[in-house]
Amino acid sequence: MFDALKEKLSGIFSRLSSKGKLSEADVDTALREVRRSLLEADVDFRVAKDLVAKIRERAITLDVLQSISANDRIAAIVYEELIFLMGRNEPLIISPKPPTVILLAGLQGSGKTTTAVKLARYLKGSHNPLVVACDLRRPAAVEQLRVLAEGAKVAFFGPDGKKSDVLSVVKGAAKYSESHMNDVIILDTAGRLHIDDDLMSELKSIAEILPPHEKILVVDSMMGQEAVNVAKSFHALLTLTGLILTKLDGDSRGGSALAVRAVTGIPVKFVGTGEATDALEPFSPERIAGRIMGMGDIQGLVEKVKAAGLDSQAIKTPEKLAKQFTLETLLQQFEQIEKLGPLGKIAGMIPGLDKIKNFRADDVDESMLRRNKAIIQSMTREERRNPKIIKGSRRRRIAQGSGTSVQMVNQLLAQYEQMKKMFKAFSSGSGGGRKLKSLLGFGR
Ligand SMILES: Nc1nc2c(ncn2[C@@H]2O[C@H](COP(=O)(O)OP(=O)(O)OP(=O)(O)O)[C@@H](O)[C@H]2O)c(=O)[nH]1
Ligand SMILES: [Mg+2]
Repeated sequence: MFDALKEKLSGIFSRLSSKGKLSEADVDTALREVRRSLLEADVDFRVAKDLVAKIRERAITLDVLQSISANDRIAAIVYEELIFLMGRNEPLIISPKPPTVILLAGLQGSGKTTTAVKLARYLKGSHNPLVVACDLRRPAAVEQLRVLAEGAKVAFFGPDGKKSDVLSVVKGAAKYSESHMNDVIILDTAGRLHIDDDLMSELKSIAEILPPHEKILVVDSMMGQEAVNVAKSFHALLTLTGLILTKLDGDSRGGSALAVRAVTGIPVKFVGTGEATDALEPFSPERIAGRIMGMGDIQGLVEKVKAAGLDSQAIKTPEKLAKQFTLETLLQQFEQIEKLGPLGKIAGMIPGLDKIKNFRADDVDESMLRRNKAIIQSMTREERRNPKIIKGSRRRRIAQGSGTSVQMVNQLLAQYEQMKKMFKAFSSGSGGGRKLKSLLGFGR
């Protein structure tokens, strides 16, 4: 997802020369491109305009870390602003007094029925959810929900006869949930081509019988900019509590995710990433911004580490790394990375690694890792802790000891220096806080 925007932005940043100091003209040239890319990626024009103005202000007034290249600085500002724009991930509202009622509304085909079952499946580990078929307009809708629910092993409630009306279904569901101990009720409602009075009064009367704790608009992200208008209209009539953006798997124009939250103020709670009922992910602004920018999927890495059953502390954050980054640390990192499996993939997730000259994810292979490990292992403890002392004769000895060449030793040492510099840049001047704040030397 978001490939188009990512491609454009990285194109812009690579065109910007890496001169230390930015002129206003540089910034403006870059920002014109950023603005155009955002618009092409379907970001609402007002949002794009505000975003660009903010970036400009920060990029020209603050020129702190001269050692960081201009494009890195602008990239980091854009990253921060994208995250800010998308807001924090907000969890589902779960009522302290069960049952929690979740109403799903949205235009025709936006993904309500699928999402109802996805949500139930998502909650199944911690709750006993019930999905309720409230769409009696489309003949096959009830059956669709029933079949999906059955496939996902989720409790289902629907009309018992052909003549049922929506309100009696909702009343029936309330009773059913009591006797079956369902603590979450998810209501799948009918869709329309356009927002109309009929739809709204139906939603309102459902809400009177089972007052929803969550009123979630299910939005098809392929709608592009129109998503903002749809969200605004539903919000005006229903006072929404959240959004779920669907079909992000098939969408390269991902700007709707950036824009809806910014314009409406309603948090995006989940994103749908496929047709299967397990293709639902909590919305993560960092992850999406990181992917847009190609700046390393930090969270993805942490998850991968957890899944591999390793200590998440073992993979250090840039801040931790900067404090004491020696060749010993590097060796430990290599060892941890080795345990994680397919290297090219992992390397792409390590923050900043792709920014290092001559360090392309594709080049990371097991043999290089083994070679670098052997080089560090052939050093004395003192050398590992204080690589500055590794001069000509030591380099020859290490090359011999590790069965490599002086050139390879040089290469590793140069890489180490580059990483060290980068981690320093990542962390200087901040004691925690936002990950990239320090790359800029300032932040929110
Ligand atoms: N690729 C992809 N397809 C999705 C996603 N969510 C839903 N779909 C598909 O979109 C189509 C419409 O989904 P439904 O769940 O029936 O949408 P709906 O809003 O209930 O539609 P109506 O009841 O007709 O208003 C189906 O073919 C789904 O499989 C998603 O996240 N990714
Ligand atoms: Mg439906």
